[in-house]
Amino acid sequence: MSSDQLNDFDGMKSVRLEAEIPTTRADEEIARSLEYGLEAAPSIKDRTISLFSRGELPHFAGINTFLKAPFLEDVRKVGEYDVAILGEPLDTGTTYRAGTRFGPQGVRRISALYTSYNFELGVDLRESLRIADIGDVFVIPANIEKSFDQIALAVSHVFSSGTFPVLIGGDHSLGYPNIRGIAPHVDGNVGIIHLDRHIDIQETDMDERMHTTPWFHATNIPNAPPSNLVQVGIGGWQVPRAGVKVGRERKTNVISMSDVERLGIEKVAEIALDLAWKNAKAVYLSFDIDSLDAGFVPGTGWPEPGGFTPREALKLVQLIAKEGLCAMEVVEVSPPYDVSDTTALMALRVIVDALATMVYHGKLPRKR
Ligand SMILES: [Mn+2]
Repeated sequence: MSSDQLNDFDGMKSVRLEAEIPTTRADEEIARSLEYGLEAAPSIKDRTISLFSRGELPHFAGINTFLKAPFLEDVRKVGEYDVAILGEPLDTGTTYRAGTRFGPQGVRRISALYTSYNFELGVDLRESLRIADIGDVFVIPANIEKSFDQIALAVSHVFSSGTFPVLIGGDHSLGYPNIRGIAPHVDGNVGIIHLDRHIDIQETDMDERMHTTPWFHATNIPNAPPSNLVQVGIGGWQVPRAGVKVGRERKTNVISMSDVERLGIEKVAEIALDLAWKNAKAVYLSFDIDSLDAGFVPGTGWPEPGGFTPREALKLVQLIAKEGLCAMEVVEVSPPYDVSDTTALMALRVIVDALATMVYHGKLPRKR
């Protein structure tokens, strides 16, 4: 192989691309660490190291916010940031094994593993965006309806400030209050791309609104019509017939795993985007972690074999995010079942890949 041919490899391009990314924010972080965290002991040769850990390093040290982004205590200031990480620790809607109330903390914990830089895209989130971790919504664990009210209002606060909301669940009942918080602020229809093994659109489950019901109630919102709801990955033995009936009646767009297999990820992304964006002003991504094959995501409430591989899911997320999103949710990570944190890691990856893809394609511009 000639060196010209090798230079055309994506890997070689990424290596060159890194030189073009600034280090401004990283340098600021070091200066801040040295100021607030004091100078290191004299024996330390690298003088960018502080005495008290105040920045990215060591990855296992420090206070565990999302990607070690600053915690914004005064949520009135959320509009000063480009992206807000908001935990929604609600698992009251869970119908089998519980534990997603620990989802936001699980994702934050494993996020300590990551740098802010993605090799393939050549995007460093720290340099491109101001991200704040604004903590969690105060959910009311004994009352799902009151929790919905809290969540819808919290999401509305973030979204109306012009900051991109990253919503970490919690179970999938969150889809409804999340859309309820967003749709009133969109001047037109909101499309929803829903990646899941489950159809999640029956009216009630065991007499209540649960994590099997978000899209019934979300698509009752006038500017979130079922014609713009695209449900990808649906299939297997956990799709309640009550939900299938509603999907049929409301004519939502259902793309199964066998469609994915037949058409391929690129084509499925193209179709999903066409349907979600048709006469819509914005598109929302709802990513259920159980859309992946159960083997990759043990830490979830209703694992089901036969879903996406991680590479398929990430490719699909990137292709969808490329066109821009108004907000995103990642739901159903249940840390008590998450051996080795791989489920939370996958959720984290979906979030940072979506953000970096939007940055790369100019769909998430920095405010200042
Ligand atoms: Mn699901």
